[in-house]
Amino acid sequence: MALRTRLTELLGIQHPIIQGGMAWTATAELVAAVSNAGGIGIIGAGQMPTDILRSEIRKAKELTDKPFGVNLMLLTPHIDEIVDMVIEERVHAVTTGAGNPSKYMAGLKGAGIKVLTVVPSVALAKRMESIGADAVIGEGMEAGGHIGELTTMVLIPQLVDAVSVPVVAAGGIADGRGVAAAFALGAEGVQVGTRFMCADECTIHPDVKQQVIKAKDRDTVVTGRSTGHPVRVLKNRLSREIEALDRENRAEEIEALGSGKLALAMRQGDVQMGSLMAGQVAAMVCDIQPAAQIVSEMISGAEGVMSRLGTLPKSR
Ligand code: TUI
Repeated sequence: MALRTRLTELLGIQHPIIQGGMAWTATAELVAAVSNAGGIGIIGAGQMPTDILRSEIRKAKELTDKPFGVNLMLLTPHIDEIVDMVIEERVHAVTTGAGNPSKYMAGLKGAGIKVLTVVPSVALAKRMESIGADAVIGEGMEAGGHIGELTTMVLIPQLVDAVSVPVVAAGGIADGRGVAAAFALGAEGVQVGTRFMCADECTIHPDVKQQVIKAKDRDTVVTGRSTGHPVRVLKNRLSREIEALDRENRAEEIEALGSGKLALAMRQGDVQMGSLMAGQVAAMVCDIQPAAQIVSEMISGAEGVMSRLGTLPKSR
């Protein structure tokens, strides 16, 4: 079974599932597993040094001969150097996040790299389309990590009406029902982060996977609004300390307190003082499973919903 869309054509993949490029989380093992399963894995560059990211890309090339990509986190200070390296390594696709990638579009496209930009708004989506983005990923505020203000349900149909390139839905999607819902809104693919945190192949600390599995519906919170970079995380001691500073608009202290905390959680397993970035769907993630099983359950679940509703895409 397959759900073919303009996104699967664009990327040369079997299933319209993009694994979110999560910093300190989406390493070569997970990326290759998702790509080998017929979706597309995306390495989370985050604030990684250029040489480490290059070796992660080379490791992924060893582990899969399928298309994979890199997420460019545009707030990272050495982003220019990272973009040059990604162009040299000729990755198949990049996704961009946490900013406006206009400056890099021509260089990436010129190298034949597919560019999919995460957009939190219609205005940015139109701008990205006008400068050559191959697709836009609309990320709702249900997502984990750095988020915009709109929900997926509200953002996606507006993007679909505003641009002609394929729209991918992100934020709040963890199973086949979410995929079918995204398709109902007009999306041609989904990006999934949180569920892949609990893939067997995901190299984050096992204690963080357990926190995701334990999470219930109201266990995430958005912190750091006063800094201008709001971030959704699982509640813990760090999130409570940041919330207290947020209430007093102590943005600089939040930046200082937050520094290095994502790696502290994901790599060292400090679930109290680390930043447990995860989406609201953490409550729907109940098992650790192989990435291939996650992909196949999401696709078969979506097909089940769509065939019951009579909405399977005509192109099948
Ligand atoms: O990028 C993400 N999620 C992330 S990045 C990250 S690392 C980080 N850590 C601490 C603070 C900030 C970042 C953790 N999670 N998702 C994609 C995304 N992009 N969500 C929202 C946006 C976005 C926001 C504004 C994209 C473009 C944008 O444009 C503003 C402009 O300049 O027009």
